[in-house]
Amino acid sequence: MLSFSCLYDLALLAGLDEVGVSKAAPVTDGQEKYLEWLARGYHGEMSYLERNFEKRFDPTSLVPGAKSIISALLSYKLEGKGVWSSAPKVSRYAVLRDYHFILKERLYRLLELLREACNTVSGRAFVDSAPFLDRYWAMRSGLGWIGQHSLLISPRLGSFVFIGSLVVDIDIETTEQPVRNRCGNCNHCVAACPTGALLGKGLVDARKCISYLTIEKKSELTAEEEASLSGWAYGCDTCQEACPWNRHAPVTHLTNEVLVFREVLNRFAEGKTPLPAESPMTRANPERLRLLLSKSCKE
Ligand code: B12
Ligand code: SF4
Ligand code: SF4
Repeated sequence: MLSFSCLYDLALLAGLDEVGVSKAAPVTDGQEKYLEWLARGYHGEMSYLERNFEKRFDPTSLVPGAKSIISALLSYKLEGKGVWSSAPKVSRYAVLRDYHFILKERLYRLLELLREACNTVSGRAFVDSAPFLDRYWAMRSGLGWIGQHSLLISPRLGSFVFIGSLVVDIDIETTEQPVRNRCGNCNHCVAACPTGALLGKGLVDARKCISYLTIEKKSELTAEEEASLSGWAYGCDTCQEACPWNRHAPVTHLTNEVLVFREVLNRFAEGKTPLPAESPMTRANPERLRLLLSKSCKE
């Protein structure tokens, strides 16, 4: 059995901010709620959320011989003058190199370090790349609680964190310990959401979420949807900006991963340059993004 303190040191060496460990096992709660969420149509056009239900609730089916789930956090709390602090409005994470690459690279670095420490270890890293309940496992491993905005809040890092998971076939000392929900009577995120997408108690109607509308929705936006965007062109940080737990959280060390500076975004909006290949914004429909960026500049 690998001690948690040994894993923690290796995780920091790999460039991760926090890790927690859960025993790999099927998830026995939450299925009905998940199915109800889908039945209400809250997922909109994200039909991939309807697929692989069994795998989603049983991570042992994704990795042969899975014994431990390592949940990792990486802060993206960028502060100071950046493209996100003035028009055009894009989410903080959008100006960085795509977090799917950054986090996966670091998780596989951790796997390599584990191999050096323990000889034979096999595993697989997931960053939204498989049907995997990242927030659930991070919460279960004691890394934080799920806030009213439905996102994981780390008591130390706040909610501007990406979550990645490494499922391995060795036993690691677990850190499973529930973290008390510290939202208390606060309702700031629900009140701040410009579209009413937050329904309370961590429930989200994704169809109304600006993040969904600007990134995930593949069909045309209706006039009503377009009018609801509050100037956001890619993603939305409003509910997290309203959260007191993000006020004193430390600033990210990912500043060297900023890829899209304001000038690049402006040139892209004017049709003069494409976006860098590793920008997460390449995931959006480029025509729609250009249109929303130019509108965002005028707001
Ligand atoms: C689909 C998705 C979205 C969708 C849906 C959002 C959502 N909250 O589920 C959209 C496109 C809207 C979205 C937006 C964003 N996302 Co997103 N998204 C995902 C993804 C890929 C899957 C999440 C998922 O399974 N949702 C489905 C629902 C059903 O899951 P759930 O909330 O856990 O569902 C439970 C509750 O609804 C519950 N429930 C409890 N009570 C009740 C009561 C009733 C009546 C019902 C019906 C259900 C219910 O039951 C369900 C099962 O347990 C994850 C990555 C991953 N693999 O997990 C990232 C992820 C959640 N996103 C992330 C981020 C960063 C964002 C944005 C901040 C990006 C941005 N700046 O624009 C926004 C935030 C919007 C918000 N407030 O949620 C991060 C969150 C990190 C964190 N700190 O938690 C993740 C984990 C990606 C990552 N790897 O880091 N996202
Ligand atoms: S990301 Fe924006 S639109 Fe989506 S729930 Fe949060 S505040 Fe509402
Ligand atoms: S704004 Fe308040 S209610 Fe919302 S997640 Fe943060 S602490 Fe919880």
